[in-house]
Amino acid sequence: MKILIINGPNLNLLGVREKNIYGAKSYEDLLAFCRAVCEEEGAEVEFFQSNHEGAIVDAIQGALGRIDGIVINPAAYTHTSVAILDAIKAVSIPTVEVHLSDVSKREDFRRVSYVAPACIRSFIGLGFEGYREAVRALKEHLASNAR
Ligand code: CA2
Repeated sequence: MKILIINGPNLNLLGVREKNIYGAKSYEDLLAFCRAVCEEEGAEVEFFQSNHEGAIVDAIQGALGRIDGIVINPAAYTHTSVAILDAIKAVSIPTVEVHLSDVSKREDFRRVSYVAPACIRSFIGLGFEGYREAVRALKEHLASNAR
């Protein structure tokens, strides 16, 4: 099982500001956490982070034929991007959405996710643990689809 973990704009600045919302740990800490989770779950992992919508679309397209499952935190593009929604639909790779913060309890505009309809699950407000849940959900989904 090979997993691609995509993080959107500004998540590379984790731990620098807004620690009350996103926590004090850095983006490097997030990668280390995800690496450990994937090792425990027996998954190979690849990471991609970009501040650019088109680059995220390219990364999703580039997963075709190589990647079994995608974990994506599209960050602000969650609430705006039809292009990312379409890319997830186009590749038909099982995808799980993750948000560190509880977007349902923040500004109204964060309550809408453009990508959720293309995702098999969404984990919201669990901090780094949401990425663990996402990897596990993909593993279960892929195992049940292989039967
Ligand atoms: O809660 C999440 O994971 C979000 O996807 C994070 C996005 C936000 O636009 C979404 O509504 C919810 C923002 C990530 C910004 O990360 C920062 C990191 C350090 C300092 C400031 C922002």
